[in-house]
Amino acid sequence: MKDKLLKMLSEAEGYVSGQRLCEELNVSRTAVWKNINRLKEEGYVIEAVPNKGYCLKERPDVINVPEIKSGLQTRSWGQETMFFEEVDSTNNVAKKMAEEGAPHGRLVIAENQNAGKGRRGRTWSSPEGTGIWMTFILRPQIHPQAASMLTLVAAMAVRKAVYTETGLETVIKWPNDIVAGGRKICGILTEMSAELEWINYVVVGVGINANIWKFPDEISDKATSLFLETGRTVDRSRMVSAYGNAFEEYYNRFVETGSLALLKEEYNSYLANFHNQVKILDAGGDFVGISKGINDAGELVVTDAEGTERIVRSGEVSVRGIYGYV
Ligand code: BT5
Repeated sequence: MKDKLLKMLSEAEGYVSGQRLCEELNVSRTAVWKNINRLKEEGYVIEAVPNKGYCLKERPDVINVPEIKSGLQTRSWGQETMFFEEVDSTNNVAKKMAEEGAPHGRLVIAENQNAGKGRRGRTWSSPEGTGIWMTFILRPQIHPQAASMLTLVAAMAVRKAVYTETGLETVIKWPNDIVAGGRKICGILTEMSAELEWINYVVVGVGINANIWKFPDEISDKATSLFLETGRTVDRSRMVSAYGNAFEEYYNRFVETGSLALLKEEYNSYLANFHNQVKILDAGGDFVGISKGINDAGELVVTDAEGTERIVRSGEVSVRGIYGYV
């Protein structure tokens, strides 16, 4: 009842009369009033004006599953959403659930991660109550070799959701960072369980620095948040829904071909330093070249100093100027 009431108030433009709420929810006026008060206790600011009704003015900055769901237009992404106050890492929780048979599309989201993970054992700083720390489970019918492309699909959805919700322009630093104003605003960690020829599951962990206003000293020169870039707090639940809607659309286009053929052009248009100089930090030897963008397989094509096209599959790309170093 409370969730339906919230949905009606959220979808209304302006005031909704008490009578309409009673009729559509099929409850008494007292029940409506009680539930309005419950929402107020949770931090919603609801204005009540005689003869006009109720109007939702402000939402609390909490992750709210009914609110996420009411904003989703997806078939599977987030249709099952599990919320936790605190976990070690949402990727770990999602992997365990996937092992136990959780379906494609399930989302795990937490207010706090006490052991947030980056790639290769690095840590991900996940302060409580201000970020979007989430992981979703996928069971794609693609070859395991194609799974790394999901990171790129996930990155495109971050860029789009951030733009639709805040108007902030970001760029993608291949393969897994979203960057605003030269600093990292989001990181993605994709993990997979597979046999030689098929995938059991993939978990995609997305960390978006939403309303963080101060970072630990070690990363303060290279991290930023939506709040720091726009000067406004974002509604994290709405951002999650916008993310899910964007992801599912891109994902459907990805599975159509099992490659990035249909997404490559758009990806490259948001790629940091497309046609500019990049430095590739590679175990096989570092080199500097011009970024030609990604190919259908999501690999980065770089022309080196000799004019030879080189395909970068793994390793790290350091983008000139982007973090203030090389
Ligand atoms: C990543 O790794 O960027 C992947 C981050 C994935 C985080 C999400 S949150 C939900 C899910 N659950 C998890 O446990 N993880 C995922 P990498 O490219 O290795 O970058 C890690 C580096 O980014 C660190 O070594 C720091 O230098 C920097 N860093 C750490 N926390 C950061 C933050 N909040 N914002 C920006 N940079 C950060």
